[in-house]
Amino acid sequence: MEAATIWGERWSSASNNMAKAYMEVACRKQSLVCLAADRSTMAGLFELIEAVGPYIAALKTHVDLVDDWTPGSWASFCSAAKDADLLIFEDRKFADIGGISRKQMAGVYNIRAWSDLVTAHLISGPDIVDGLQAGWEDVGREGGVLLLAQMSSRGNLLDPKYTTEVVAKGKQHDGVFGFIGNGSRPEELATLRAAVGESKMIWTPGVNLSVGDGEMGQRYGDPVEAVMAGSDCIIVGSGIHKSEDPESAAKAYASASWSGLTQR
Ligand code: 5BU
Repeated sequence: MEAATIWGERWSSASNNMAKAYMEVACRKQSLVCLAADRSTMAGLFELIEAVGPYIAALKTHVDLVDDWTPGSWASFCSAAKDADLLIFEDRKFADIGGISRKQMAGVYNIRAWSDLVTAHLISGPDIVDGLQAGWEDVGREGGVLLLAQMSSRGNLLDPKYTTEVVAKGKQHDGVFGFIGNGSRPEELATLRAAVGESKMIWTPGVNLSVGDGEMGQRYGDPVEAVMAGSDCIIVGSGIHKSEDPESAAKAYASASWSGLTQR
């Protein structure tokens, strides 16, 4: 089915090019799953993408947690991700002033050269979005920023007033792809969706098909409920990469997320 039909107003009012690219991939794959590929070796990462590539729409990385990282192996990994028709999302959680964030897009990891999306806190003010966009422009690429409006971890300091301000400022910026929302609490997510409206994405970590929370304060909610409450993409890590059968797990998350979208 056409992306415009499936996504409705989210498609017609999208204000960031990368958002349309994502909605199209999601339709091709019938999956709203972003895999949080939190494995510490390059071999583990390659194995994962090979097993689950067809069932996910985006790949979320933490480039700085890989033990045997090299520029060459990372370039091959990103090329495997592109071959698997995936958007690449570096969850860097930038937070510095605009000019430094721009420089941090370069450096050893050269995030600007391979990422389609990055996360940022708005704690330092809205210029961070311009800084990150300038980073992509420096290498002739386009990308989108996901601002942290909520977090999934317990006790986090992103209170409702902060969330409201992030959404109000972020909505006005075309460089903002969307917002991170808390996937473990559908009622918080519904409130966030009401504030965000239709023009921006909401992506949600803190989602798992099994009951119970994760380690070190991570909280989990149900993927279908998250999508029904307004999430456009469920970010799933251990539910897939720690599963005994990552391929079947990825298929199950894809099917849950797609059924949430079609019901919505
Ligand atoms: P999990 O294994 O499904 O719990 O992994 C969740 C991933 O999402 C992990 O890579 C975190 O860095 C990321 N995350 C999160 O869990 N909660 C948040 O609020 C944000 C990111 Br922002």
